[in-house]
Amino acid sequence: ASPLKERLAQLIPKRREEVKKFRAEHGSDVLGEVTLNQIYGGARGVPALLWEGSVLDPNEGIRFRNLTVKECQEKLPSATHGKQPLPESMFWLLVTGEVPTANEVQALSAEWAARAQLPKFVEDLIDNCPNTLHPMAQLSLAITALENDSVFSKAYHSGVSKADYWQFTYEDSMDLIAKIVPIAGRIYRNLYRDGVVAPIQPDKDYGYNLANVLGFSNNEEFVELLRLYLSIHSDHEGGNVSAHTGHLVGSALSSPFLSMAASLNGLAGPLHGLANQEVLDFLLKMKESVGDDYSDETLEKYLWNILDNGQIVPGYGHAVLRKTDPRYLAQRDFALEHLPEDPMFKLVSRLYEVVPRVLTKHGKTKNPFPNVDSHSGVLLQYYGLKEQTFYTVLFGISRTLGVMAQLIWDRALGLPIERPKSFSTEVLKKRIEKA
Ligand code: FAM
Repeated sequence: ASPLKERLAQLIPKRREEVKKFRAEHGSDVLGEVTLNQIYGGARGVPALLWEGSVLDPNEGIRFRNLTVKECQEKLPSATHGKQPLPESMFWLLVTGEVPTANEVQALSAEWAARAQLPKFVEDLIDNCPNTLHPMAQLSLAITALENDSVFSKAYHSGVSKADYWQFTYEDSMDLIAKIVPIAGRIYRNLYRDGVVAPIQPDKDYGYNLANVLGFSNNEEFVELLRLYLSIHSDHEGGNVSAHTGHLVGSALSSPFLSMAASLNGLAGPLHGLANQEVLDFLLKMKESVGDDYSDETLEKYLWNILDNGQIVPGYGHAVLRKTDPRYLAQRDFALEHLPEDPMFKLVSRLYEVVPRVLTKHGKTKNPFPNVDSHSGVLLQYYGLKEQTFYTVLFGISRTLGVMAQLIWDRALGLPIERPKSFSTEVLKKRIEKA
């Protein structure tokens, strides 16, 4: 039996009632208007989506079920000798809105380890990928292939009631969260090591097992970094490309596997999750060019050259945030504690002082401050995970927690297929002339 599923079964009826009442009273209340620029400008700030798990304040940053990153670090159960929140704790919080007990978290670690067996054909499929195929494409392909065993798809086609969809979504979600770890391990070991993948340890936590399949479990500090990494990248409200895509595809009742494969394809974009790879490329190139000269003058000259070539500074800016990302600051605290003298960390620190000033002067970026991707690569590098083309896979594993939590609740609340209205410029002109 799954304590999380039992807790969910208790929470869902209450939440359904609350939403029904709320909609009965306020269903036709107006929440805002849409300007022409928002239609051409990527719907920035358009009030359009529901997601209980996390809400992003432009100045304060993310709150996971109303807890800040710092409060998650203080309140969520960590590993026995660890300090960082366990991803199991974060998932429990995102799904239930409650801080789990150590026992509940332990049960989740065991449940995921027990579900981590891969179908042989999926292993063969990964092994047959050429090593030129980007890890994110391999990941998405393998997750799509898990459709073969989707409990949700089978249940839907056997005609289960809509009220029970969430149960089958839960089953597929737990299988997906469990299986993405050995899938990622196989991709990593095939591409960068000897192709031998360590088995999932049934008595170990999720972060440890991920470090172990990659081949880094002998360093407890790195395991702690992965636990932090997996927790803070899990969710960032509902409108970012990967969360929104997962939710949208799921709204058509595609299974969690098909929904997450779509979500990962969005995450693989350079403006979104691939930025963590881009940042490290950018930093290594900059280091190559400036050597140990981190002076304002040298760094500013380098940055202006990038901007004057019409390129972007990866790791800076954000569609919603207007202040430094608290997920960046959590990584900075980790670096200050564990690798204060690392030359690449020192470069990231110097850029934190210089880039906002340059981007502000440049005058285009609405948010000149660093986002989550600005820091993650130098931490992974320091512990020996040097292959930056793999970094977004780690982001994808973490984001799966948030997308799965959302799909379970989407189905529990019976959210319908998502279908916003689009217009042609010609029709927009007619509407505006008439207005
Ligand atoms: N460097 C240079 N120019 C930038 C910039 C940056 N870091 N961030 C924004 N701009 C430009 C942007 O390209 C746009 O220029 P154009 O008008 O010529 O198109 C202008 O500033 C206004 O953009 P904005 O409104 O400030 O940002 P958006 O909401 O359009 O886009 C980001 C937000 C995150 C896509 C954008 O800041 C960016 O490209 N950042 C660099 C890539 C990156 O770090 N992405 C990861 C974001 C992270 F949160 C994640 O999803 N993992």
